[in-house]
Amino acid sequence: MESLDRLRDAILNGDADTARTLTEQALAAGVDPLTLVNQYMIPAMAETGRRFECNEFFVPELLIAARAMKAALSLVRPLLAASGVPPVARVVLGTVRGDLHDIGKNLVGAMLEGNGFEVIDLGVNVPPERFVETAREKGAKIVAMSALLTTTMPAMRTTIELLQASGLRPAVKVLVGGAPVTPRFASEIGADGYSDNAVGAVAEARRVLAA
Ligand code: B1M
Repeated sequence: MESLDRLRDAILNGDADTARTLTEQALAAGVDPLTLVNQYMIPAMAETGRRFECNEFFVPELLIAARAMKAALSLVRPLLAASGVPPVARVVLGTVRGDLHDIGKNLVGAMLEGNGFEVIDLGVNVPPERFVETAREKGAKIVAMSALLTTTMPAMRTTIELLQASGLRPAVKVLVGGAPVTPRFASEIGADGYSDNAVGAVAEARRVLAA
């Protein structure tokens, strides 16, 4: 759809107003919100990353693309999260210590909410202690961590070790994800579940609760 290719370009070019307007128009025309996210918004961010790697884009371009992505996503997120079902379980969610990337984490949160989970979103740069304290205080059944930098992935292992030391494991299950995270890494650090996308994160949350 031509107008939706323009949405991808608007995000890529950091044009938040156009991205918002095109998203509004697409939703009003009945386009499925998840199609918008998966076929136009996420590919725009992937292309942003590719240009960054080739030195065609620098941090300012990443920032304005992220701002446009968030503007578009803010319209879609409530639709993904809309649900009248009582909570399946409480999930403590966050991007790990040292890491400020939150777009993927926010999508995971919206999909979990949309599927009946209660999500306590701790935001970005979350220290391991905070994940553990919040899980204990709120009686969460799942700690869900996102990392986008190879340098911040080790904070996932530290958080799992702290959960173990605090006596909360194995009652609190751990889900991990984010672009550099692999199934192998997830298994090495002792995570219970892993997904490379937000829809899969919901399936994994259900699976680990049933295990
Ligand atoms: Co950054 N950045 N960034 N960045 N950035 C990456 C991650 C990078 C791959 C770009 C590149 O080089 N190609 C690279 C990391 C390299 C590496 O570690 N190997 C990188 C770098 C280097 C950096 C800085 C160091 C740059 C600098 O300052 N020199 C810096 C670090 C800051 C920090 O965090 N301390 C930095 C900063 C930034 C911005 C702030 C400018 C901005 C983030 C804005 C924001 O998030 N609010 C930014 C952006 C936008 C990106 C890219 C371009 C896009 C990320 C994104 O939003 N993708 C990214 C390149 C890329 O990923 N291709 C890049 C869209 C999003 C929907 O996907 O987050 O992968 P994603 O989430 C997916 C899945 O991964 C999964 O589901 C989501 C939906 O499908 N998922 C989970 C995510 N979490 C999950 C959790 C789960 C399950 C699934 O269970 C719990």
